[in-house]
Amino acid sequence: MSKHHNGDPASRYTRRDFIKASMAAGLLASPAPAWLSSVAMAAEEPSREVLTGSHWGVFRASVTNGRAVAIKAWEKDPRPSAQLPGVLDSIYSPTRIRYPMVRRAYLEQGPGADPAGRGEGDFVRIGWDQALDLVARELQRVRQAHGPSGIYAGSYGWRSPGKLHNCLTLLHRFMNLTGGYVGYSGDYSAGAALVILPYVVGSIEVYEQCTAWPVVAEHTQLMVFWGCDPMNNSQIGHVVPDHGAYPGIEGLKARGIKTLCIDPAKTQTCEYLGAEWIAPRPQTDVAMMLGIAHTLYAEKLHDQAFLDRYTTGFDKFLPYLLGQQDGTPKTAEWAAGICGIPADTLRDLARRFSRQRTMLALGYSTQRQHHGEQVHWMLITLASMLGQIGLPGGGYGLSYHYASGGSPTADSPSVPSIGDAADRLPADAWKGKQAMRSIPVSRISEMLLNPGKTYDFNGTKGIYPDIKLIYWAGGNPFSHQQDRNELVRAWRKPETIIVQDFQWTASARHADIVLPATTSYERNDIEQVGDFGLNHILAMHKVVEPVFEARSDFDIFSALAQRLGQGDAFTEQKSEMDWLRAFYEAARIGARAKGLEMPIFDSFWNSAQPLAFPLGKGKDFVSRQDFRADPLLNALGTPSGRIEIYSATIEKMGYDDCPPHPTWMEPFERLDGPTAKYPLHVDTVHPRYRLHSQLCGTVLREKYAIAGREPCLMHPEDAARRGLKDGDVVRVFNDRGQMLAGLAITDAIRPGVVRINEGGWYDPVDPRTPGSLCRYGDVNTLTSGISTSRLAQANCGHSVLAQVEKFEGPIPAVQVFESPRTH
Ligand code: PGD
Repeated sequence: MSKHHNGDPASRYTRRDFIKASMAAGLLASPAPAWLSSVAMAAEEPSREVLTGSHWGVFRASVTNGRAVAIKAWEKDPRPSAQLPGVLDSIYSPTRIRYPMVRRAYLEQGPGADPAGRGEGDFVRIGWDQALDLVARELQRVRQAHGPSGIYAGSYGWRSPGKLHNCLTLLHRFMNLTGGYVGYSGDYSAGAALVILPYVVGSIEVYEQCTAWPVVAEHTQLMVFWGCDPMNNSQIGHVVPDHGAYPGIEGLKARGIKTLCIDPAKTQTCEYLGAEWIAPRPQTDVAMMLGIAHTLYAEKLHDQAFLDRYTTGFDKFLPYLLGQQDGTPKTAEWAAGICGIPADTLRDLARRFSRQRTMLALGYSTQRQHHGEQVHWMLITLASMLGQIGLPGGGYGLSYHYASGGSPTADSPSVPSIGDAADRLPADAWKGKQAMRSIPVSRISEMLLNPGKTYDFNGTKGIYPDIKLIYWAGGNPFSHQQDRNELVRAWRKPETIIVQDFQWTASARHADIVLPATTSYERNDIEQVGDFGLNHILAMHKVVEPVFEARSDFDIFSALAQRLGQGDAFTEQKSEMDWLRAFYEAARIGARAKGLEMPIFDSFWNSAQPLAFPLGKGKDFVSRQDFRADPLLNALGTPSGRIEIYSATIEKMGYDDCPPHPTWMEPFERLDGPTAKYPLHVDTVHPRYRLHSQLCGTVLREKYAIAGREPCLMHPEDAARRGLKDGDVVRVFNDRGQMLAGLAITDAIRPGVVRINEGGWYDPVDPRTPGSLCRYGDVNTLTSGISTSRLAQANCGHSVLAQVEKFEGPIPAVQVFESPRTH
């Protein structure tokens, strides 16, 4: 299926078809299942409009005869996401998992059967009771034999928002109550920055508020978007987004503020603002920043008073900058040779940054690279030399591109969520176990392939556990994990793999037991609006009854907990609505403490609008203003209380791949670099028309797929050199893997760089053979599983070289958007 999906089979799928299909499956002959009665009742319903929300914003769904037929963005959304049509389609998409399923070999032969057959798609439908019994029994078996270190239930992923139906927390809650599991630390977004920044500025900072957009519009003279594309990425939020970045950026445009984008590709933000565009070689930002820093120092443009008062360690960094240690001064000429931007331009940037109020906005992709820790450290060092940190509109911001960082924070209470019950894990659950309770999140393949191996992480040593069972809910490792073929091999190690999702992702296809979850639109929940703005509380109403036999994660884990004797502990004997009421009441008490009165729960729940909170002082927020005003009273959380340009703590760790001050180190491969085997860098950025892999299985593909595959953007010179034309099906390959893509020729990208979005669904021609061609276009077939360094052990999804050629021979049909073979 590819373009044919345009016909939207889901929208033609009537209730009559649904019942016909059910009869064919013999379902109507058995006692009426719960879903059927709900569909039948829904048929009598008049049309209605339901207020709810998702990762894509607040919206209203129109429901006719029990079916969501249209959705429209909330009237107050300043910039509705272009992805909303996919949200509607995701409810009825042909990729929905309809029933509990078990891989045939597993059902017939038990745990560990034919692990190389995972991904082949030979599934058997079973009933819910049988599925739950199977899962509960298997968990008990593995726990008894191997303890908690035999189960990996980290289950990283972007799931869906909601304070109750957070499937990740629910999975952890269930696991903690029934005996423990191996989890993870860090994340895929900002894994390197999360570990290094506490040593540099005393907090993780990447998920903290930046100077508010209105302050930037008023005071900033030069706004630099460095690997940072808020116009693209602010469409989505981890909670329900407020899309506050858009009015912020419009404010810059309206005031005619000078903007500059430093990025190998011309971003949406760059296009929209008509910004100046500088396109360095990918993965060379540290060298480029060093070249600018050297000019600042050489031309006495740096702010020594700021460095003296607010930072420590500049004196130890300076000999490196000047080349007194290694004989290589990090001049603009030196940097130009690496980053490919002329030395004069770098010198000019140093002068422009220092003579006007400059905000350096850095994105996460720059640290999703080999030695990624250095990028954020070096940017903060550069900003420290400029001396504008803590001034309105100056300094740096690390979340302008993410979930509308900079959207002014409202005066609102926090809304609690269901907990993971970690405090109720039996005290002796891990007694005698050598392995770690959690691994650095991106090390999953390494862990599965190397049980018992010792590894370094952030100054400690860990031991990988021997995993026998994996349980995943709310994430898609067959999309997010780098080096797909390494994962394919690693995934064969466990005896049992359980995936709980609402769609047939590649991860679900590679499971033994598949449990169908509901989407957010088939359950009630409550959530805040605006990850940073926190300006509303939203009643997320159930839009439609669960489709087919889907059950909410809360129901599934309650039923499993019941089977393992922890049912009441899991639910605390509260229903869905009891939980939501309790969260709301706690928020009401919090609001009162702030002098705000919230309506009673029923009024809130029945209102047709999200509950709004006042803006207060949030619109005047200046990052690090307090620290600048009084660095003793408002000291940072670092050992010195200041910004650490040199870290004695990191020095003590003695890692050769993470020295104690920001340092340029060659990545294991980079464009035109000393070890480059392939001629093109692959930019694996986040897509415009989906959230990671979410919505890839929907009609949205119509907006971007080329020849039914993921697009590969390429510069005209690179295409001409290869005799390629627009719309060609190309093979993109390196030593790690290969995939097909549809070619899009554009001059909005630096020559030598191609762009393929992450999140395309993995669709191997032969799932039994690692290295097999991916027919649709999962870019992680090409990336490496190497980690950033021994400090953070984070992923390097943006360190990748490859070659592109025209695909010759019969083009295999994409199959991943159809249900797998089922019986
Ligand atoms: P999603 O596609 O969001 O990707 O990786 P992540 O695994 O988070 O997957 C979420 C899954 O949860 C989907 O399959 C969805 O259907 C399911 N789900 C949603 N709601 C529910 C629910 O209520 N219940 C259940 N049971 N399931 C649900 C994203 C990761 O990819 C991230 S965060 C980043 S930043 C990385 N980015 C890159 C990158 O830039 N470049 C490369 N090469 N690789 C990356 N990988 C990383």
